[in-house]
Amino acid sequence: MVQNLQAVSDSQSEQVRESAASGQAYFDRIMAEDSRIEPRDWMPEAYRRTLVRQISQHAHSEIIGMQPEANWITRAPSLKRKAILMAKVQDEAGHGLYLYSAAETLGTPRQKMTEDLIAGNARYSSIFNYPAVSWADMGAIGWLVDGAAICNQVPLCRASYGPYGRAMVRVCKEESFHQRQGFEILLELANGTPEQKQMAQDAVNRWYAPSLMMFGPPDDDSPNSKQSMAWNIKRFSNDELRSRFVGMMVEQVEVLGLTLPDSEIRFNEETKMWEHGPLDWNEFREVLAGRGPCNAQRMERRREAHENGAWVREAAAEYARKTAAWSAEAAGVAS
Ligand code: FAQ
Repeated sequence: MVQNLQAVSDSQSEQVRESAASGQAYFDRIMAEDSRIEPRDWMPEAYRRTLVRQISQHAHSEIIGMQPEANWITRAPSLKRKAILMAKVQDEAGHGLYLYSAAETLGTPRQKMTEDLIAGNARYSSIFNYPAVSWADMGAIGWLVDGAAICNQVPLCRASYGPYGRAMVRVCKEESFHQRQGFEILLELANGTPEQKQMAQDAVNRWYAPSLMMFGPPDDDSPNSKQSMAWNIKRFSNDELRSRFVGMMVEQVEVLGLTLPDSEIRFNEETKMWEHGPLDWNEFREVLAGRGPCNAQRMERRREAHENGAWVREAAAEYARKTAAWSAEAAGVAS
């Protein structure tokens, strides 16, 4: 009996090894063809972990990212601005949901991701730990933060993991509207009174460096980039995308009639890259370590919102339980 069990277990591990070997061959072929992996395909555990890490962080960023702008909804200067801002903040919630769903297809439940976030064990984008101190910051967030998000996310539409790439297509369409609305707020302020123009300039000055840091640490300090690029998740390095973003902003800031707070921006003809002045990477590390200007406040609000939403989750679970019971009862009656 024991021998039989041993034989079954040996043959099962043999099958696992074989399916892993053929799975790996399939995975390697998909990568070489620059094609897509779907949820039921075999994938290396490290690939799965990397995706859950990146997609869940991305989802958390969208959800925490609602806070700086939501804070201005009641203070928007007109009904039109209020309606637009509300729609934008709701879009960010939607992006979070697409992304949590994409991450769930990898086997990690949304509840676990949310618990990790509220326990302080998950990352979200550094940018959302800075305060939005004036209405002009709504313009700067839309123009610079959504601008950086688009620059980073358009290549992610081609990410090798199907559900992530497809979610990104929709997210990018909506981010484009967000960026336009931010640009338009700044344009109107820049063409207003001298005080309004100064308000717009101050907001750009505040958000410029943090938005460049959104792209992540310099390439030499980015432990995940190489593997993520080999797996066709990331298509460009952090520095490549940052440089591309600076080039876009240089053109657009002229239309605004404002300036970027960086006298060292130049196009390097040899490398074909836009270069910028030094960034304070110490500040970036501090923000990532939880010591940015608003980290504590953002987390507190997120925890509060989660606790206040408990009754909705309970009601939804109860409704699902009752619906399943009714369906089972109806099926029993029919048979
Ligand atoms: N903030 O080795 P790398 C938005 C971490 S959505 C915090 O280079 P990777 C929409 C990184 O996780 C904005 N942490 O890492 C919106 C890693 O730590 P780990 C979010 C950061 O993954 C607009 C460590 O540093 N977008 O804005 C940051 O290859 C307006 C080493 O870094 C996305 O998440 C950072 N900025 O590259 C919403 C896009 N940078 O995990 C509301 C998807 C790096 O090893 C209003 N994500 N870290 O502990 C990505 O493209 C990548 O994950 C990067 C980082 C590029 C962010």
